[in-house]
Parts: sequence; C-alpha cells; structure tokens
Amino acid sequence: MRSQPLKAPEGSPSDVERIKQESNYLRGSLKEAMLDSISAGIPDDDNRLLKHHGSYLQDDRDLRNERQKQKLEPAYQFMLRVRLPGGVATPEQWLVMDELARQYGNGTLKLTTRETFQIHGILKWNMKNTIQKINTVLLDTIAACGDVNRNVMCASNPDQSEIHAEVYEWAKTLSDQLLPHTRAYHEIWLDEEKVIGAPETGEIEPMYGPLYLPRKFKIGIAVPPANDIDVFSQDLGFIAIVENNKLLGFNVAIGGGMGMTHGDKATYPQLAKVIGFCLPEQLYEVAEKTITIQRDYGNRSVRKNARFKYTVDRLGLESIKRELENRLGWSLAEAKPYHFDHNGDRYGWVQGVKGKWHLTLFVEGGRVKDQDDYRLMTGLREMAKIHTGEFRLTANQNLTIANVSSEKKKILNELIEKYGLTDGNDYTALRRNSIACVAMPTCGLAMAEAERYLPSLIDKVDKIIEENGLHHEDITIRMTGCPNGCARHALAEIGFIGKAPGKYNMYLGAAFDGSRLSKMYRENIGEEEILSELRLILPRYAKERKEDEHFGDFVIRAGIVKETTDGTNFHQ
Ligand code: SRM
Ligand code: SF4
Repeated sequence: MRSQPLKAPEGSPSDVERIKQESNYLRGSLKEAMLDSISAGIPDDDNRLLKHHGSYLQDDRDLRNERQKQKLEPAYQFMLRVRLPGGVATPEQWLVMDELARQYGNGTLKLTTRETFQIHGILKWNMKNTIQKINTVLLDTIAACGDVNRNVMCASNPDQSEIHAEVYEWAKTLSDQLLPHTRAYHEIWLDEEKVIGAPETGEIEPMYGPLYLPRKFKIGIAVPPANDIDVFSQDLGFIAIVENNKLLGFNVAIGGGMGMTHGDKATYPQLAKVIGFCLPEQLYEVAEKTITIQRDYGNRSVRKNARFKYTVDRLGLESIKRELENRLGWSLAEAKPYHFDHNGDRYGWVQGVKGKWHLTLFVEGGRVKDQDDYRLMTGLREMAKIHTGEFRLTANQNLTIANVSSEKKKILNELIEKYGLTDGNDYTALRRNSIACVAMPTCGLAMAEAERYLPSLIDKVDKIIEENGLHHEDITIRMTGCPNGCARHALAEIGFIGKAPGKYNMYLGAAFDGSRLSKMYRENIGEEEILSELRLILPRYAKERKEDEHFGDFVIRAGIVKETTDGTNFHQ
C-alpha cells in the first residue's frame, strides 16, 4: 500500500514568516535599529530577528507600572544568551561572562535549563561591546534563540567522564554543523564587511532555506542512567548506548516539547518517542534530515502549533520515520535497550578517570549572585582564576567544576568554605531537585513569579517534608511563571505553572526519570492551598509508599491523579 504524501498545514503564513522572508537572511534593519539613539528599544520586527542572534528585548517589569504612570517608555534592556554546546565553558570564558554580567548586565549570571549563560539587563548601547567581548573568548550567541536549532545539550554526569568527553564532542559538532550560514551576525555585531553581490538564493542556507524553521528546534544527548537533560522533552533526543565503557551509538527519539497555552487543548507538552538507533558517525545526518522534515512540513501558519511535536503527532510517528529513512537513504537500526533512573543532578565531589575530581554545586534557580554570606559569584570567580579544568553548566541550572587535581581540590574546598558555597547536600532532597524558570521581572511572558518565589515556597514545604521524615527523599519540584515550560514543569513530580500573580496550576505524577508527563491536580491556587494540599499528600506518601516508590508513581497508584500516558491526553 502506498502511503499518502506528507503535507504541511494550509493557512496563510504567520507574521514572523513575513519578517524572516523580508529580512535578507536575518539582517532586516537590525543594524540601524541598534544605532538609533531615540529609543532604548527596537521595533518589533527587528526584535523578532534579534532572537536569531541570541538576544531578546525585554523591559524591567518591576518598573513597568511606575514608568507608565510617568509616561515614560518601558525600562528597555536586553537579555543575551550564549551558545554553549553541552554547557562546557573554560575558566577564561567563565571570567569573561562574569565580568560582562557585572560591567554591562544586572550584576548576576543566569545558568539556564539548557546548560548555558544568560546575562540580563544589558542596555542597547552596550550590546555590541558585550557580544564582541563574548566572541573574543571563542563563544558566540548565534542561534541561541530563534527559529533554528538551539544550544545542543549533553549529559553532564561527572561519574562517566570518558564517555562524557566523547558525547560532548558530538554535541559540539552537531551544534556547529547545524548553525545558520548567514553572515548577518558577523556583519551586525562583529563589523564584518558585507560581501557585495553575494547570491541572494537559498544556497546561502542550504539546510534552513531563507525562511529558516517554522519554530525553534532543540536537540539533547543523554547518557543513561542519568536523564539529566530530559531527553524526552527534546524535539530530537539522542540516548547514548554504552557497552563496556564504549560508545556504540545513539537511540533516536523524536517529537518532544514542553510548551502549551492555558485553556487551549490543541497545545500540550509531549514526550519524544524512540524510533531507532544510529551510529555516532550517522548523528549529524539524522539530525539534519529530521530538521529538514520539520522545515518542510511544520506549521508556518499558527506558531503555537508549529513545534516539531505537533508535526509528528499530525503526520504520525511511522510516516515521519519513513520520511526520515527516505531522506537518509538507509534505515535506522532497531533501538537498543537502555535504562534511566533520574532526571536531576547528583551533588558534591566525585572522582572520575585519571584521578581527576568533579564537584557539582547546587545553584538555586541557576542564579549566580552574591547574597549576604553566600558569595557565589565572587567564589566562582576566584575558583575560575585558579581552575584549569572546565565549568559544566547542567540542564538543572547547577554547575559542575570538572577535572580538578587532588591538590587543587584542597584549594577549591577552602574557597567553598570562605565564600559560603554549597553542594546542596545539607538541603532537603526536594530542594536539591528543584528548578524554576526566570519569570519576573525580565520575562515578558511571565504571569507569576517562579525563580524569585520557589525558594521561599520550598522553605514552607520543607517543614512538611521534615515532619514526615522525607528529608532524604528525592522528589522533583519545578515551577514556571507561565505554561511555556522553560523549567520543564510537566516532567516534575510536583509542578507549578503560573496563572496570575500568586496563583498557580498544580501538577503531579511525572516520573522521576523523566519518562512520564504529569497531570493537573488543582487549578489556580495560591500558597495556602498549595501547602494544604501537600499537608495531605506528603504524609500519605510517607506512610503508604512501597519500598523505593517515587512520589510521582505513588500519586498515581494512590489514585490522587490519573496517569498521563501521552501528551495528547495531558488535559484529560
Ligand atoms: Fe524558554 C520563551 C527563558 C528553556 C520553552 N524562554 C522564553 C523567553 C525567551 C521569553 C520570551 O519569549 O519572551 C524566556 C526569557 C526569560 C528571561 O528573562 O530570561 C525564556 N527558557 C528560558 C530559560 C532561560 C529558563 C531558565 O530559567 O533557565 C531557558 C533558556 C534555555 C537556553 O539556554 O536555551 C529556557 N524554554 C526552555 C525550555 C527547557 C528546555 O529547552 O529544555 C523550554 C521547554 C522545552 C520546549 O521548548 O518545548 C522552553 N521558552 C519556551 C517557550 C515555549 C515554546 C513552545 O513550543 O511552546 C517559549 C515561548 C515561545 O517560544 O514562544 C519560551
Ligand atoms: Fe518566561 Fe514562561 Fe519561560 Fe518562565 S516559562 S521563563 S515565565 S516564558
């Protein structure tokens, strides 16, 4: 039987498609807009293009109302996101990011859920300097945002340092090879001369074409048993298959994503599904061909239905797999067995190969700053001055200081003591497994607080945890300020999505290893109701759980929430 030809959805292209089309490969009038001194902001069309250069125009939402009253334009500022494949930075790169955050940003660094740095609060006039300085240490911000492939993540588990190093190289290669080819970034920010008479054809972007992708595209590589990068939340996930400490290749999983819109059941978080296995040297080809399928069949009309997960669900997993194999000219091998046991980080010192040490520090909400006796930013700066290994930013917003010799370990321990840093091992396991997205005051889409609020909510939940003897029970808890899911809330055993200031939808029942989505438990509730609910559920978990039963599994077995078996029944 012949299969139906695949089709993209009908409908007129969204405004963003027009902006990309008219932009001459992501240039638009961005250069001129950045030079215009009348406003601290830039026009909306240029802001859409700016994302592809790794930045967003934002305004300080804490000041919004006051400035409106005073009839002033919003307190415009820019957020800059670095492309940092696998989250690996050198000490020199760390020092530059630290310096830029203090010189041009708001004095803090944000370690993101995709293993990279963000600087917030950069004024328009300082953007070019900041980007140029970032480039001096061989970093860039190209394609950190926008309708292209984003920062490629890879496992940061320091226990398997040899495999990590190999997988990291693949993540970096993928990230580099999937970059847009346009020279727009180099011309606008790095003063590269425009080549006159360059052909204005699709050949400039052999893979992306002039319209780039219908939406962002995300790739991550996990190394079992750690699913720290939440491989099933990726548009394209690779699961490293390791035998006898040798990397055999990768299982390929497609069609994951976390975002949705409140009240719109046509949008939902979804898990990527494993469709086969490829060898390491086939990785790029699989990624490239998968991306071109999304380029050709993704929804360019309705942006909230444009992610690859909807393309996969609309056309069917089997059809997409067949199309991929047609484009590859060969078939994927059968997927190999694998096992994940957690999607968080493991803290403290561990010793890897060749006697080197790795230290994972807990960075609450991924925010690097000094606060009272906890002088995280200064402490990490002092460490970077003497460290000769790498800094690995984790997908859970934490930080591993990797490849430390035994002598340096002593010095780093002294710095930890001096600056009050922590590996989080004194905290409850709930706090150690927490992530919160940025939300207020910089995120323009936030409906409620997340990063600034979750720590104080956990202070209160911790009391219930301690009363019930659950100090050491690993339970994942994540909060986002809106349903876009930047902290991958739908993969938390306890998840909160902002609805309005102080109000959240509460979700329960995701799997501890990141293999099952959660289910809504209560809608639009505030702190008191959240705590009352947890006062009922956590004691039950403490008393009724089976041996080694995770909280997410318990709430389903106890009938507290229904199991979500697929993203398409997330709302049922
Ligand atoms: Fe995100 C948009 C922050 C990871 C899904 N995300 C945003 C913006 C840029 C808001 C905007 O569009 O104006 C946020 C900037 C806030 C700020 O002030 O910095 C923002 N996202 C973040 C970060 C910084 C959260 C954090 O606290 O760490 C993460 C940066 C990642 C990176 O380094 O590249 C971040 N965002 C994610 C993730 C998690 C992941 O990728 O593993 C997701 C869910 C996975 C996914 O994509 O499905 C995510 N962000 C979104 C979405 C929803 C996309 C969708 O398909 O529905 C948006 C909104 C959009 O694209 O329209 C969004
Ligand atoms: Fe902003 Fe929403 Fe992402 Fe949080 S989840 S950073 S509020 S877009």
